[in-house]
Amino acid sequence: MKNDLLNFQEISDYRGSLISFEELKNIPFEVKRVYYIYNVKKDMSRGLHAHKNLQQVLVCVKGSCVVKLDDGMSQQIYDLNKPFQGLLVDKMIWHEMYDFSEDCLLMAIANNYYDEDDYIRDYDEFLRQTVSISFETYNISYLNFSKKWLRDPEIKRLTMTPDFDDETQLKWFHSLQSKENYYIKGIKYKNKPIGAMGLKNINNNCGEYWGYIGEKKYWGIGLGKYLIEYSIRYAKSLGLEYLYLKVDETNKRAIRLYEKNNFKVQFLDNNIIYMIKNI
Ligand code: T46
Repeated sequence: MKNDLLNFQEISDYRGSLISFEELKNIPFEVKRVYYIYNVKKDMSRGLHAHKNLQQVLVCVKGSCVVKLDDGMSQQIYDLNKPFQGLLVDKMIWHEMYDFSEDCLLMAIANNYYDEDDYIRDYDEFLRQTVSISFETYNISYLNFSKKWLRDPEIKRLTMTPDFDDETQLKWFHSLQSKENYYIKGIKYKNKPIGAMGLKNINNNCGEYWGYIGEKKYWGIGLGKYLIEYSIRYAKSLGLEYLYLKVDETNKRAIRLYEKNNFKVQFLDNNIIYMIKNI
C-alpha cells in the first residue's frame, strides 16, 4: 500500500501558526464537504467502512488518533497527531479510526456530499469488490467440486481426508443442516468455486479451523490469509476466544501461512502439528 501522508506547509510567525487547504493545490481533489469528529468516547472505533467513490483527507487538528487503512491486500496503521499532516483516504479503502485522545478533533475534507449509498459497510462485500474473493453457502455444486478436489492424491494427503464414496458424501452433506458445532463455506474467487473452509468442533470458547484451496492454480498467490481472517471474524461473532488447527508436518506452505497469521505450535502427534491462536 502506498504512503498516503500529506505534509502541509505551516505558515508561522511570532503570533503562532496557520495552515490553509486549497482544492486541487495541497488537497488533491475538488472539495465539496468538510466535517469533523470530536468528543469520541474512550475505546470507541469509528469508520469501519469504505467508500465506493469518495476521496477524503483526514487531518487531526487537535489531539491524536490512530487510523488503519486496508486496501483488501494489506493494511497500514497511521498515528495522526500533527495538525500539519493529512492522511489521504482514497476510494475503496476500508478505514477505521480508534485510540482517540479525549481532546481529539479529527477533520475530514471530502470531494463529495454525504451519500449513504456511497458506503460499503460490510467487510465481506468490500473483499468481494476488491480482491474478488467471497465465502458462499456450501451447496450441492460445492459438494461436487469438493469430491473432485479431495480425490486429488496430493490434496487428499495434505488435508488428511479418508477414502469416501459418493453416498457417504451425500449423507454427510444432508447432515450439515442439523450440525450445530460445525460451520462450512464454499470459497469463490473471480466468480469460480475454488475451495472450502470452516470451523469444526465448535464449543464454548474455541473451534477448529480447517480450509483448503482445491483449485491448485490458485495456490501460492496469497489467498490463504483471507480464509483465516474470515474464520476469525466468524469465530469472534460467536464469542470464541481461540482457534486451533491440525496440519500435516510435511505441509510446509500451510505451516508458513498459519505461522504468519500468528498460530503457534502446541505439539506434534503422529506427524500432525497442532497449532493454536488467541483471537
Ligand atoms: C468517514 C469517516 C472518516 C451525515 O449526515 N453527514 C456527513 O457528512 C457525515 C460524515 C455523516 N453523517 C451522518 C451519517 C450517520 O448517521 O452522521 C452519522 C455518523 O456517521 P458515520 O457513522 O458514518 O461516522 P464515522 O465517524 O464512522 O465516519 C465518518 C464519515 O461518515 C465517513 O465518510 O470516512 O468519518
